[in-house]
Amino acid sequence: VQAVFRSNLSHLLELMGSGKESLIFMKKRTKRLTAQWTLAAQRLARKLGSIWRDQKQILVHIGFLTEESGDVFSPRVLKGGPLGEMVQWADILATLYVLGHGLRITVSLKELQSNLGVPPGRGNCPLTMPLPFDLIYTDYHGLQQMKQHMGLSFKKYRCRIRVIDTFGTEPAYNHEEYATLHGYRTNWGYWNLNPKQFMTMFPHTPDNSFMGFVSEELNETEKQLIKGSKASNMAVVYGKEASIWKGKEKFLGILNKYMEIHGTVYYESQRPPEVPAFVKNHGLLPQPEFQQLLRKAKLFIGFGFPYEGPAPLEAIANGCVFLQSRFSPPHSSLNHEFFRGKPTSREVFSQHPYAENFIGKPHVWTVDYNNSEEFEAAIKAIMRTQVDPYLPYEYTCEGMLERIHAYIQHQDFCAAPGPAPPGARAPLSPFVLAPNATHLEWTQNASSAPGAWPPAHSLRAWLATAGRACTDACLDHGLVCEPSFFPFLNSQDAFQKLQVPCDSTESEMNHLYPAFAQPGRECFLQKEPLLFSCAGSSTKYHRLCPCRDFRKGQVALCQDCL
Ligand code: U2F
Repeated sequence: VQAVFRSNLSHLLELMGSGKESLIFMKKRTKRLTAQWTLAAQRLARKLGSIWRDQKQILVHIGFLTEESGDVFSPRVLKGGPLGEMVQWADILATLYVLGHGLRITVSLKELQSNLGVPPGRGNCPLTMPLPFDLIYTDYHGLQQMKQHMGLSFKKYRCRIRVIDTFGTEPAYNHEEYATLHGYRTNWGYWNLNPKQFMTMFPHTPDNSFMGFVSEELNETEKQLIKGSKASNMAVVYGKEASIWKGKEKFLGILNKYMEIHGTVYYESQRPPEVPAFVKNHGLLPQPEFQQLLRKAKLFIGFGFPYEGPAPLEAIANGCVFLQSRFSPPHSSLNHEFFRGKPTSREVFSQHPYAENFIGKPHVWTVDYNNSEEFEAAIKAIMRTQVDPYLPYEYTCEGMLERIHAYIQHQDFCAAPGPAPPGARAPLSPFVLAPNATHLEWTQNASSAPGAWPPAHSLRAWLATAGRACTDACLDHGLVCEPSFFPFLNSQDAFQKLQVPCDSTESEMNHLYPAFAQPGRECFLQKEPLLFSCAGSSTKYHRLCPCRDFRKGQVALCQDCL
């Protein structure tokens, strides 16, 4: 069946159910954004033309909202607790619905079981029933629940699952045996899924799929209006929980010399002691009123927490400059409580690395807060700069619809790599050598599987310098790492074409392979496809990196990916 774009979201609002504060927040958001979603759907429909889109049957099981997993978020919705996850789930539901797919939503174990067709009380029996869904979107909590209650069919159908995973899961943590042997075992990882089945809130590592969320978009008239009515001396502090303000008196004092400081900190009856008297605290605001506040403000200022949330994008979209602290040394699961136990070793160099690296100046200033002069100079400079409201395409409704459309139509983790037909010979080398000896390109006429996605001709292979991760090595060349291309590079042939002088070649399980070790001139191939990883580096190795191009403002998609 062909999927048809939907513009009326009232049925979605019904599907979302009611009761919990978190669902109420999500529904309000969806309702408010309806016009934006509708407009975006029209634009994307025009862009895609008459292309065929399969309608999928989709189950969305939001595990963290189930009582069975404790549902710690819902009671905190009105008290300054995290809202980022709810923003994202609301937008995922809207995206799937607007794209025209069949949708079921569950937020309890009971509903999950009834949708999966598991008879009550038969949770653990080795039952393999046909699954009425082509795709299941869930989170780590939901994954655990499905494993417990689907019996054998979990194994059979896990390739249909997509895991919404805010901070990402790197391949080394995902592979159970490897993680256990090499100290990458955490509370969350070890599911042996295809790493692309994990979908993140920001494009952290191309090993995972970038899901994202949306921010409200302004039209030209609104942009001009906002620019004209900005108060150049008005700052809003990022942080709705009082604890975030603790110990920040020094910065607040400096900022107070130049600007009127506003906060949206939740409080019960009195001003929280962490928030100085000179701050105008509005209390936690409903989302639309928070947006209004941002429209008037010149500066949105972060004090280091929360990490990687939606608010800075909203601030920048509403014409604010975002000022944030650089982390030196970077925070990671190795040195910071918040990231401890998360299945990633990603190093976070500032409060909001996406804002720093994908947006940057003049919208984003990342400074060393330990240096008061640098901090003060930044505030003064920001007050003098003019900025336009800015929202990267990938965070617009159209951008999110486009990206998820592409995933749904092209990502298939159930198709087993079929065995080579009998008598088949090794395919001809797919490479040509570029003038630069460390760079390979895939030739257009090379034999590549038809329908492969991303298409193989977008491959650009590079031998990274020692100690460089493929994520960074590709970025160095204005490209992005594409893990699905690793198989093309995992051969002696590829090393040869790159003129890597291998004295010996071995095949082992190591998330840094394929790679070359200079001393001893050893070449290493990857033995376990699940361990192909863009993330990860060691000064011992030059990694062999599969890179590809990407669309401007849509890093998840290559030029020919639509
Ligand atoms: C992030 O979660 P947070 O909820 O702390 O992220 P924020 O960036 O603060 O923003 C979430 C939303 O809160 C809204 C605002 C944002 O969309 O419009 N809001 C509001 O409604 N009223 C207000 O007064 C102020 C803001 C991140 F998203 C999570 O994934 C992480 O778990 C968490 C911890 O790092 O940080």
